[in-house]
This record gives sequence, C-alpha cells and structure tokens, in this order.
Amino acid sequence: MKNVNLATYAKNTWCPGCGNFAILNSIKAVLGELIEEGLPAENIVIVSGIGCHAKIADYLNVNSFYSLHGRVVPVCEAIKIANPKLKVIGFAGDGDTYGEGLEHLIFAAKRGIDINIIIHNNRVYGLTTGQYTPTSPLGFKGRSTPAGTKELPINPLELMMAGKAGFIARGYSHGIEFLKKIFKEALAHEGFSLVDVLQVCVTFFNMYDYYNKRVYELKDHDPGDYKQAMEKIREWDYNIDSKIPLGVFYKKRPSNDKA
Ligand SMILES: Cc1ncc(C[n+]2csc(CCOP(=O)(O)OP(=O)(O)O)c2C)c(N)n1
Ligand code: SF4
Ligand SMILES: [Mg+2]
Repeated sequence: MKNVNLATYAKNTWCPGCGNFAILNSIKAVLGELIEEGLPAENIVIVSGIGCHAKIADYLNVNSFYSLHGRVVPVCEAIKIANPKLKVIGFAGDGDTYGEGLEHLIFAAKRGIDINIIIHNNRVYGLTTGQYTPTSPLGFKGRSTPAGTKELPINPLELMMAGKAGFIARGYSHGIEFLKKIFKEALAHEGFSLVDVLQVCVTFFNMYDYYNKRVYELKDHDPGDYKQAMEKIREWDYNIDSKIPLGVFYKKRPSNDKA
C-alpha cells in the first residue's frame, strides 16, 4: 500500500469552525483512497475559483490551477479536453458558479463532459465579507443588503436537472463520512457530476443550528428516476422552512438518455 500524504506546507487561513475544513478533509481522504487503489496521483487535477473555497488548491498536494472568479468550469473543461485521461475536479463557490459562472455550469452539464464540480455553497460571498449570493434566502442581511434581500434564491439543483446534469447530489459540511461517500460516488460517475455542499460560513452566515435541525439522508430513493429526483430536489428550495434532504438525487442511467 502506498503512503499517500496530500498535505501541503501552506498555512491554513480559514476561520476556525469553517465548513471548508470538512470538504478539504473529505476530499483528501477520498483522493488518498483512490491513489492507494491505483489512480496515479499525477492524473489528478483540481481547479478552484476565487473566494474562501478556492484556497483548497493551496492545501491539497495534487496538480492544481487557481482560476478566475466564475471560471472554474471552463478551465476544468479545457483541461479535460486537452488530456482526457485526467481526473478533473473543480472546487467552486456559490457566488462563483451559481452567479458569475452559471452559464458555464449549465452548458457543461448539458454537454455531459466528464468533470466533477463541488460547490462550497455557504450562501454568501465569504472572501469579500458577506454580500448575498444567488442562494442567500429572502431577507438575508449582508454587507450589500443591510435591509435584507428582496429576491428569492434560486434552487441550483433544479437548474441542474433542467440542464440535464448526469449526477446531482447534496452534502453538508457537518459529517465527514457522509461527505466522503458522496464525493466517492461523484468521482466514480462517468460524465458530468455536481455535488452541492451546504458549507457553513461561521463568520458571515452561520447556519449550523438551522441545518442540524433540518437535514436528513435520503433513504429508499431511486436516483435513476427523474421524477422522484425532481420531487426530492424541490422539497427544500433554499428558502422555505422544510426538511433538507442530503444524498444523491439523480444519477443518469444509460437507458434514460432522453429523460
Ligand atoms: C471576475 C471577478 N468578479 C468579481 C470578483 C470579486 N470577488 C472575489 S471573491 C468574490 C465572492 C466569493 O464568493 P463565493 O464564490 O461564494 O466564494 P466564498 O468566498 O464564499 O467561498 C467576488 C465577488 C473577482 N475577483 N473577479
Ligand atoms: S469567511 Fe466564512 S467561508 Fe471564509 S474562511 Fe471564514 S468561515 Fe470560512
Ligand atoms: Mg460563497
């Protein structure tokens, strides 16, 4: 068995308690396992955007590309097209990819290109100190909306369904084993995959209590069933006060290409 050490010398500057640690530790464990199972470490490339999430590229000792805000997806696509044998994983923010880079995300999903996108969805612009994003709830009070937003949030997973993404899942930055399981399944999927992680920003939008009361893991769910997946994705639309399902909502079966 190889001795895989994916740590780097970079000093970690995330706030103590930030949900990004769970994403880092989970993906580090999953990549370590994949390398032990035979995936050459040099075939892994990670891409990040601009934001707190993006620092993950500094903390993982694999090939990496720090891209521009909103441009994680096209950089991932270009790397994959240039060298199809690479395992390409993009780490993006909610501001990053559900805002400025949204059209890239939809078309990558539609294209079905074999890249894996992980969204650090803290529902706030963390790095720029607390402005609202497309997934901030109605009434969110932040630096740019002191009186509260007047807009309803989008449900990005519903958009991904409409965009024909082949693999759609939601994780939460509390509970590493579950996150690892989802990441592993996403990386094993051939084609486009999106994992939206409810990543708590303890400094600008601390949602631990809110999520802890509402999240549950999907059981008896058939991810091959488009209608069932859509129903589960609509259960919580990033604003209403309901339970929040976690897990793999949709996984395209070879037979449901037309779904
Ligand atoms: C093209 C471009 N637009 C805007 C910015 C300013 N900017 C940097 S980070 C950021 C927001 C980051 O929010 P998010 O993507 O949610 O990441 P987080 O910090 O929450 O992880 C913005 C607007 C930029 N650097 N480049
Ligand atoms: S500002 Fe928020 S997202 Fe950024 S490191 Fe701190 S807790 Fe994490
Ligand atoms: Mg964010």
